[in-house]
Amino acid sequence: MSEPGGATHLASGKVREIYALDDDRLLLVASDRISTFDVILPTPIPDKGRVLTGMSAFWFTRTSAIVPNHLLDLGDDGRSTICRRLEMLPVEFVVRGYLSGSSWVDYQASGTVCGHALPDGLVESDRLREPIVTPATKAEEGHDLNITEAEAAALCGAEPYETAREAALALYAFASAHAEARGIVLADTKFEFGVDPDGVVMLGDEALTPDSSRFWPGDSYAPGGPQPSFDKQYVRDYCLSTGWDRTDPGPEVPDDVVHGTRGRYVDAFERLTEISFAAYLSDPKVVL
Ligand code: PZK
Repeated sequence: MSEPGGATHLASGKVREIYALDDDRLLLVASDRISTFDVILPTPIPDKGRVLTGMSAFWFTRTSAIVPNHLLDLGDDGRSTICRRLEMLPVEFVVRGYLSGSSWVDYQASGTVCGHALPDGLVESDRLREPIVTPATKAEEGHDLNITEAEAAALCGAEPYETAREAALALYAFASAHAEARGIVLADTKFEFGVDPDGVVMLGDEALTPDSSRFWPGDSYAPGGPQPSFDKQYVRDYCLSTGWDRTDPGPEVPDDVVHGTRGRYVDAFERLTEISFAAYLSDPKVVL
């Protein structure tokens, strides 16, 4: 991989790269790679990185009065974000408005999720009466480890933790209402926060994208079982139809599934932003 503009490569995520531009600024570059069942597939989804970059920038711009964020600018390629370098808090802030994934597993076992006692009789994918914050520690490999809010506060410091958790709940309330009005259920989402040199808690990473959230189609929402993924359901169904055992490497994905999946990402972008994806490709700054 080339180093964009001579920037120093800092780290690789599963589908993104991070570079240092100078002491104060980073470049985040989103690839078109897609993961399913925690495996990166060999076939990219064209423009996926641009969809996620544009969506994240859309949300950063519209939520900066809720909490300031690291976004400084977007690259002309549509897949890179120039951002403030922060001291990241060592905890992921997961906000859940619906009972799914690990929270459904934990609820079935104990009636609780990360220390939150929930009412009896809930079914999979039920909407919670109030969204909850379920913090997790960032694992280098494998799965993130759910922790209690008390443990998270001890890791972050009580004051930054409380600021970030209140911001996370307010961000979820804003974005889930916006999405639901446009036919997308934002079941849950993960935020990462950092602290700037003045001690100000800021939202970092990507925010409110399909890679950091569960997006469900609103028109088919039906509690009592798992919901289809708005973006990845075609890819998941295809991969399982091949008899794949969910271990690396995943199967190559045929063109029709690639193009159908690209269409779902573009559809999510256009529904949520009310901006045409073609306009974003012409000038990514349209989302700002
Ligand atoms: C930062 N990551 C996660 C890993 C990625 C992203 N604004 C920031 N300041 C300092 N550090 C980070 C950020 C942000 N965002 C984020 N690691 C460090 C990560 C690999 C690839 F794109």
